[in-house]
Amino acid sequence: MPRWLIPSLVLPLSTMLVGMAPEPVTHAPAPKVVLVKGMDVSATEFKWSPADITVNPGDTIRFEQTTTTPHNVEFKETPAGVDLGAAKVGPFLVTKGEHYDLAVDGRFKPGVYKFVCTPHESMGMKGTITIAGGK
Ligand SMILES: [Cu+2]
Repeated sequence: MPRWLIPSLVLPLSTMLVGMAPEPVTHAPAPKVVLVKGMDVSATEFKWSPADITVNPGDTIRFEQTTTTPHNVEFKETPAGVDLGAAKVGPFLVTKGEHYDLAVDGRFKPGVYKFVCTPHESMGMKGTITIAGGK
């Protein structure tokens, strides 16, 4: 066999071997962005929509402003031992379309989190986030 033929035989063979490698097995769901909209129902009633969500560690919760009424995200109850730090009270969103992304990272433990919009809690603007993965 002429020497120049060898590389052209080896290359397709190695390509085939790579193609046969098994896919890595993972049980963690692919991270996703979960949208929660801050909405004005009326001049005296406001809401998060959806108000109750379940997310997985690694996901991102995107709180999106749909009006110009200032809304924010304040956590009122968290599982024991959780310290959200600066994320306990998020920034006010004041422009339509503005959003606040909250990464469900190491600050969060599995469990139920109750959150509100600070000025509109008594006007219905509250919800729950359940972080999956608990025992
Ligand atoms: Cu609000």
